[in-house]
Amino acid sequence: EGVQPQDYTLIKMEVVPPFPLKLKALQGKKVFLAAATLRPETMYGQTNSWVLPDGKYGAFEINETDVFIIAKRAALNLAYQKLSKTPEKPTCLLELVGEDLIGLPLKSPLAFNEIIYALPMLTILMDKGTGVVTSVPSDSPDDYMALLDLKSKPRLREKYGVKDEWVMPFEVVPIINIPDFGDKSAEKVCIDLKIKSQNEKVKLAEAKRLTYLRGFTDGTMLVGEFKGKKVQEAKPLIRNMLLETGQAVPYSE
Ligand code: A2H
Repeated sequence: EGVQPQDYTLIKMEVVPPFPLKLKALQGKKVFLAAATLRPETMYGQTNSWVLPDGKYGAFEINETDVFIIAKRAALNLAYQKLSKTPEKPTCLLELVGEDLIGLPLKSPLAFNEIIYALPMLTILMDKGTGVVTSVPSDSPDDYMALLDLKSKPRLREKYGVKDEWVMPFEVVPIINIPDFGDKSAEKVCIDLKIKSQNEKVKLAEAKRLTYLRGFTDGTMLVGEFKGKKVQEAKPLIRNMLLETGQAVPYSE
């Protein structure tokens, strides 16, 4: 944890009804997996969402209409940021584990893929953000490797009950160009560094370092409302658009 607070954007990924048995108690409510991101401008390229299979989650009442599925610790923080139906007190409607969420169909803001699925990622930290992550394999080395692991390892899919149709149709979506890195910077850097799986932490940290700063300073949007603009300029504009339309909420920790 750094000394500076992180300003995240929580992306509201709506669970598409009808709900599976484990979520039946929530039927009739507007339920979202809420994913913490530092890169709201990349949301066009979402291919799935990530949860930790044995992570503990809950369904928390955020206001009169919305329920967020997030880690309990995040729900407590949200309650102190005016994001709880009862001020400063999270109300949990249902306790869940990550495995209960795998395969949920989601509608996520700005994503070119109309429906995406919740899938297992084994490196999620439950004490960062919400414990839910949105996946943008074009620009995030972690997301690229975790999706490649699922695509290339049938036994990994089997272990977590992941159906082929939740994974195989989803290709990397080019959304940002970075000079020297191209239109799929995460894929390029993972290939260049010969990264073999999502568990190669040291190499992945290097991959993130290489792409993160260059993406921000030299990246150009290839798609969306701010196509042609620099990432630096587009980022706050896209964040504001998501917040103003109620598709996301601010969150800091
Ligand atoms: B980012 P920082 Cl395109 N466990 O969003 C593991 N990773 C988590 C997490 C958790 N509990 N909560 C959030 N994250 C990820 C987009 C993205 C992100 C792109 C490129 C880089 C990138 C799409 N995934 O992050 O430690 C989320 O992934 C590079 C670090 O607070 C979030 O932003 O700096 C980022 O890590 C927050 O990490």
